[in-house]
Amino acid sequence: MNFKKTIVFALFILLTFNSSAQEGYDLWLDYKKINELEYKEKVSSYFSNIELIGNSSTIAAIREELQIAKAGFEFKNHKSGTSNKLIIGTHNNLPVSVKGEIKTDSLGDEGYSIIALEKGETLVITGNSDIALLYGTFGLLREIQQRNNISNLEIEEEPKIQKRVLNHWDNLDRTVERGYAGFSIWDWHHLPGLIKPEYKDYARANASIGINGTVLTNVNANSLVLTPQYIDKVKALAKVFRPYGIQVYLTARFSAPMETGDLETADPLNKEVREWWKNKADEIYAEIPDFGGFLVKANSEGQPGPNNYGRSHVDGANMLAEAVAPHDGIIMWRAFVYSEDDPDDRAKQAFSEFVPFDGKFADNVLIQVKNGPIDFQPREPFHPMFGAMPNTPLMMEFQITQEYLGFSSHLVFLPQLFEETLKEDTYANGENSTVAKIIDGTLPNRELTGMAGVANIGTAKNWTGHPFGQANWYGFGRLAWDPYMKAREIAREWLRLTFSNDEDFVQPMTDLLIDSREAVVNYMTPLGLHHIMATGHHYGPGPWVDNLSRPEWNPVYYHNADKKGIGFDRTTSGSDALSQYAKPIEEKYDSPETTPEKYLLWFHHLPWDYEMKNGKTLWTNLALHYQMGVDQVKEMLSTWKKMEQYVNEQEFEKVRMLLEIQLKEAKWWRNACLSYFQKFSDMELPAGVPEPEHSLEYYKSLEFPYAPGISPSWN
Ligand code: BDP
Repeated sequence: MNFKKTIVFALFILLTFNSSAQEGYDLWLDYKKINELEYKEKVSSYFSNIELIGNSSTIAAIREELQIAKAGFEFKNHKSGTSNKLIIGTHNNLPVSVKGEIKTDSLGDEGYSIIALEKGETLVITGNSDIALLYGTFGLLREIQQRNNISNLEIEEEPKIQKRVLNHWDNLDRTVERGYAGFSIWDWHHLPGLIKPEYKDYARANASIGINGTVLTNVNANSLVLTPQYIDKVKALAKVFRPYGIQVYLTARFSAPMETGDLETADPLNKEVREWWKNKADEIYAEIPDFGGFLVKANSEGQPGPNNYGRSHVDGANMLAEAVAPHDGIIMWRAFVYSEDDPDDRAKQAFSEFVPFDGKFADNVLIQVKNGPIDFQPREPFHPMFGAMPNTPLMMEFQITQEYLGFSSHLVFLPQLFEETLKEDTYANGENSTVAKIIDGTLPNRELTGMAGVANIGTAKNWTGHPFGQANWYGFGRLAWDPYMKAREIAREWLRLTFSNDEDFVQPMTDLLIDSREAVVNYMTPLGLHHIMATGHHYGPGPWVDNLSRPEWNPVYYHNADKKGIGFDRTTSGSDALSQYAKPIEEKYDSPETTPEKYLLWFHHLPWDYEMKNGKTLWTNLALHYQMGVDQVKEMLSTWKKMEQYVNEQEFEKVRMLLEIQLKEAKWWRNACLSYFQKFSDMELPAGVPEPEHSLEYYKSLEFPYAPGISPSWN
């Protein structure tokens, strides 16, 4: 190659390399070059002298990660002059010189410790398994990415929740239900032959935040995935994920014995059906010995289930539990049920159906409960089931994909929402029985615990579409590891890993992330309003929708606006859903005066001129909240515009344009909702809230036939 050609080639490499970083593919793992020379000198001295003990595939993964990090940080090889070293090994493998200094008895299987010994000259990452070492390695890299001093580290970390899983609502045709980041990353057609590099990078990203399970398929399940042809494909993915400590799970369609088997029934008490599932489990485990188990959506939104045969959720779940139990598998049985024949408040139905079964599920069943009683809204009170099933392991289901929160167009930092739910007091066992304590097995003490997040990942070059969608994936993982972590802490951490450690960036951007959640609540569903999104795709406002076949699919069902007022009365004078909560909550929320205003219209139907705490009417407050949401997005945009120097050009521009869209849509929400509600309130908009640009008819006429996220399972 002549000189000119070499330069062109070098430029090409640089650009290609840079462009994947620019497009955000590397997530929070892009180990940027360390420019602080003294720091770099010090840290790289440990990295030129690494003792990595063991020879499993996980150890190989650690070695590879260290190499990627070293290259990214641009560490030099120290030839001499330093005695610093990094030892990575399980406790029983550690050299005697350091072994006695460290205890790992309390760290369980996955916990790790990073300790600086010998006056900081020796850094040790240890734990009781190779996976613990991998988590510890990512823990150390996180410290370095944030430029923290590593010579005096004394970290002990153990996950508080056992099953930390992503739920992919991915179909076998690669569409993703409620997916806004392209198609499914699972290229089923080419599996098992073609193993895409994305699979490993997906595993690395998940392991780096402690996620240890992935449900590959949609809860609206396709039984084909249980056939040998697909099991072979699943096996190939499991092989890629295994070194990273990630178990695969599948969704089990309850009618599979009839669809892919040749049985005439799927009755869970039928002997042959039970036999079928046992054999199916044996068949899967023969191929994938560490298979996690099944996630099941049964008798919900048209999915088949035990009720079709007059049997209960307990019958269904326990049958599957029995099939996977010999292999240490688990069943995650979803509590997201509501019936088209039940006229009762939808918010009450899961509780009414499941709570009587408390204590009746097999030991390897987790009941997966959404964070709120309706459906992943911008804000919901916590699901009352969390306070009412002391004898059943309940796992949390959060939604990371933003089905009701602006898809991948809106910047909304979800850990703020997650934290709000986790901190709520259920009073299940007296005061301070928070949701976090219920799901992490503190109350009552139990081993089997879990947290699921409906993934926002797709084939988009940056995985999540919106660059800030990555923060929600990251934050979910961190909270599944430690449900007591603060959203603010997570925001800071993610910003520093992903963009920059400069406080002039980190501080304002942390505020932006934290405020973004309240902004979306304000411009979509303030003061406890919920489920007023447009039909089907749930994109944009649709408070007027009243023509869907099932009453509880219609927004009018939820807001109940009429001349008299607005809101869902869930007190004793209404649906009485409030009585599903513990006494202290029930008593407090029974009166609108003592109900937190953020939940006001969730629990009460109130007159438009109801006087709120600030002395203004409900109508005025509603309008001002919508306006505040718009103003908050304006603020987000103006903050972002000051951040140009800290982020690469592509991402800067992309986020700027997306924030412009968000601002436009926040105004759309405000205008559409206020025009519609004003028909009933018959009151003037308060000062500071502009008249809507268009007529109500205009807002009603908007249609989005190809809005993403609708999957064929609904057709
Ligand atoms: C709703 C979604 C629907 C899901 C359902 C579920 O609109 O696509 O299938 O939840 O969680 O939020 O099963």
